[in-house]
Amino acid sequence: MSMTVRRLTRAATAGLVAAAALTAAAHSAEAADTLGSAAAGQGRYFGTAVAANHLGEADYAATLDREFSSVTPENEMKWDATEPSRGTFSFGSADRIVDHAQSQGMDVRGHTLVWHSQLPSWVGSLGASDLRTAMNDHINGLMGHYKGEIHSWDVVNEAFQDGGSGARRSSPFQDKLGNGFIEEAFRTARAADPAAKLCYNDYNTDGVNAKSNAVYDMVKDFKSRGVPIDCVGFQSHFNSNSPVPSDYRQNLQRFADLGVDVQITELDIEGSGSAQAADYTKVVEACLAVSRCTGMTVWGVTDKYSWRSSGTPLLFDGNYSEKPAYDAVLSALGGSGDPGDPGDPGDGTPSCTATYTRTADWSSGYNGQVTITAGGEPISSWTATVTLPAQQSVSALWNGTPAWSGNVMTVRPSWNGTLAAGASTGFGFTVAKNGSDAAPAIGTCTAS
Ligand code: 9MR
Repeated sequence: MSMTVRRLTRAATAGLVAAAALTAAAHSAEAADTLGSAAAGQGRYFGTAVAANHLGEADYAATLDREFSSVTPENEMKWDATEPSRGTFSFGSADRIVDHAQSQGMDVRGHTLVWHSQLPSWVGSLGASDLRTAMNDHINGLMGHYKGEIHSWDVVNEAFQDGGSGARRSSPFQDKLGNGFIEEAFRTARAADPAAKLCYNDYNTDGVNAKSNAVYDMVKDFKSRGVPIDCVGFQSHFNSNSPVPSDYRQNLQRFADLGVDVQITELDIEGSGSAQAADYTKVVEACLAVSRCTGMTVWGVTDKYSWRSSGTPLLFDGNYSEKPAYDAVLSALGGSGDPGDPGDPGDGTPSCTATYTRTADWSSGYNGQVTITAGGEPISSWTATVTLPAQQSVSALWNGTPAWSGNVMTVRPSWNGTLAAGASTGFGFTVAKNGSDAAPAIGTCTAS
């Protein structure tokens, strides 16, 4: 298929896609919210990085399609993937992502046109004049292919050094073309696709610091001289060495005050449980507090494919289960959860979870403790079942009222039925082993 035909086909599809997205939004009030629908309620998009080679995995695609309203190709639009040798463009993997996104009514962020990394070696070997031509040809080649289909492009990525100097990073572009390469890239990009928002994107610029000050000065200069820039991307890769900055919102706001949109472009936060959830809440709240923060993108669907997978930094675990961070983000976006999913916020359905630990152990017996935790709604009562191995018998029970059926003990509250959302109580019991040291099985907790 020629490029022209492909572009026309893409533009026609885009109209259908916009209609599909509106229909989806109209239905969202009737069902559980998703990240995308809840963000849409706040006038924002909620996106994820996507890898083309995972689209064939059913759970990956189902989670992507259900939850997200924007995608960023994680690697497929980079220079090494799209122009591996000069003038020869290859769009196969990126097209697969864009086609998938469009079939689901999702928007696409373009990442990235000019970057020092994932740059084929032929680019680095060019002289200045050739390099300038190659840079502009690359921008025109990519943006032309996807003209009208990309909501925002990361035109230049990571052009500033880390550390306190606020200097530009060494790269073939910086070293051979000087500071002016950035504005040249933006001017070329504006002409190539006037409908796309043009972003500068970087990391460690999330709080106020020397690096973000240098980017701020550049954006201010661009705005004062009419260099076409529409948005600044804040990658937001966080962990214990690089936590969510306390002045995150203020930093987003000062850029917005220059007259550009701001976007959270590659969000991930290493950690787990409630601490990770609280950090995600801070990020979402910061974006929602800045009217020009137009959307958020997390850097992957599932922990198992994250570039930092050992740090479990994303919203879905390796089995595509929603993590506490997911519930926190959904709640911060004002969304209500799935009634069938204990812990989803604001779903109006009482729910609880039951977890078991052996708290004492001796040769002829043990003490067990079951902790009951309310889900995203307050509860007034709960029921948990404990199935004991056949030989064992319970000799004492406290903080609960048992009823027996064979070796199944159904426990209801004694004084402790009422719990606030997320709060915990529990009951304990003493077991005579009678020769069996096996653990009891704890059934599903139900609440009212
Ligand atoms: O997540 C990307 C990973 O799969 C690649 O191996 C890596 C190569 O540089 O790039 C990762 O994405 C980066 C993004 O393009 C720019 N900001 C930092 C991201 C994480 O390294």
